[in-house]
Amino acid sequence: MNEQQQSLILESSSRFLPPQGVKLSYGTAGFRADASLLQSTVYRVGILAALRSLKTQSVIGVMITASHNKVSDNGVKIADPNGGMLSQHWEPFADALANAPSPQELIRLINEFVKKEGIQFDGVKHAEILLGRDTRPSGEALLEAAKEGVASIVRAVAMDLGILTTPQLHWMVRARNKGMKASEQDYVEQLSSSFRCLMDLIPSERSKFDGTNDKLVVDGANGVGGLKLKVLEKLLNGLIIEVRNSSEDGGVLNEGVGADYVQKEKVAPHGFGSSDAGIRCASLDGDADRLVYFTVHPESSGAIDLVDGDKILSLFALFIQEQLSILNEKEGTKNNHQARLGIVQTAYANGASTNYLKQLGLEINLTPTGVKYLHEKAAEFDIGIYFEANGHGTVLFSESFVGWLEATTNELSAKSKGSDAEKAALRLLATSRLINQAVGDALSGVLLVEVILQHMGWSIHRWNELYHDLPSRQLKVKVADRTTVITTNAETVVVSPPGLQEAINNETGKYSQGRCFVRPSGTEDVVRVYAEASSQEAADSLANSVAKLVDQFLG
Ligand code: 16G
Ligand code: MG
Repeated sequence: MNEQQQSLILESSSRFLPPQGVKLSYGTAGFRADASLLQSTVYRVGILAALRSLKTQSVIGVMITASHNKVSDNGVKIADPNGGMLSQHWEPFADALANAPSPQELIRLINEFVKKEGIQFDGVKHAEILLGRDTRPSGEALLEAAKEGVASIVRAVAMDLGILTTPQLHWMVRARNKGMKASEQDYVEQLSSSFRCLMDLIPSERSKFDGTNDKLVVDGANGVGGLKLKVLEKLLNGLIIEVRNSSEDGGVLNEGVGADYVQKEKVAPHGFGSSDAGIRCASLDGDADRLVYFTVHPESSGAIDLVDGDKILSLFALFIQEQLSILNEKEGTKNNHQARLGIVQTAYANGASTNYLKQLGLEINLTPTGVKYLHEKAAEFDIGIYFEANGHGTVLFSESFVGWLEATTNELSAKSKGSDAEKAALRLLATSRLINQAVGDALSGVLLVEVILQHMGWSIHRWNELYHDLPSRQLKVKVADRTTVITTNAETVVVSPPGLQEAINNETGKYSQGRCFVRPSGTEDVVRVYAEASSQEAADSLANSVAKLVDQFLG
């Protein structure tokens, strides 16, 4: 790098020295730590994003959020040109940059990496970074640090988009790089107009079902999602949404609220009680990329019926399969196209959901935990639906399939306007515009769930009856070194330490409908245990015995 560039980095990086004795890792989805430790990391991610933008000659995103974690934490992650997660082969460089002990070492690493990647440096090219943050109080100062990081690369510019949901930022990055309208207003307009389009396409004989037109009550986790949902709601018709825990009423982010809490604890979030019994409720996480539904039990214990990511996936799969089969029945259209529909889950998907989807004749794929793996797999299909049980997920439409759909709708509207086939094609097109194509998005997810329930004429109870979850239990075990657990086959089999998998198999074999796996967490210093069996007692007992095994092998 030339002298001007070098002195720019030296000057600003000396104001962002890394905290002593802390090692940070990019992890499953970006850096995350107590916010007080992150100034230097976020500054360096600003540099990284500028380099990524130079390399790809595209707009890159930086999101400052710690998602469902406590309010004193924060984090930072990068959105790649297609709106997805940072390319995995850059993660080791992200780790190295974040942990460089001095400005000189930082310069050395950048020089080395720029050379290796063949990045045109020194002001030859222009770089552009979109910055967003969630509602955490530490977000504003961290966003300034990211700006300084970007500004330390010659000809790199940062655009501060303020408070956004994580999926909104990913959506905007994707839209910018596709040359589409990409503001927050454009996001809101695209989602609301495709929602209205789907509502208009509801078959008239189905639209009046008792209960479906009732309001939806949403727990906003005291984060950014509730605020943005209120903006969106004004542009919808046929749907009444009441937002609670919107962060405007003084509640604490993610404390006793939010999708992670509701899904893991299986209890109603703060602000919901027995008076809500029977009402359709949903919960977002702190940065609105997770969504679960639930209903509250009539007695006051806070118990709920959870409708998790697996069931959202099942609902989407049913709807899309229905539209595809209507289209396949049509006759006389050119380019008849047998769409490949693929389902992607992780080992955490409840076994009952996987069985249900198999019965529908769908192709099921398993990947390791983490959006980047599911997303990558789903992108291989004409339509790929992916969800984690925890509510992260979306529906991806391939570009070629969207092109085919557009041609088919044109053809059908010329030949057989108003036909079932035309409507099915229009529904699929509207779905591809409603559901976020960059990343799982609780706001677009809510809208798609709501319109499909109305389309089917279903209450949340009818939806929840698609199948019954097998009882399950999740535990975490503290071990000396979680990285000694190595898994394969989408985390369903342990290959190291030797003997552990045999011991798990042996234990699991004792339970009817038993299934169990262990994996090192990507976000916490623990090994996680998941067990499923035909009764809650059995699932608990299987999880406990396997946790003991993990402790014996690794303790
Ligand atoms: C992160 C992932 C989430 C995954 C979770 C697993 C993204 C955006 N988020 O939150 O998909 O389920 O990690 O955490 O990829 P764990 O490795 O600690 O179990
Ligand atoms: Mg999140």
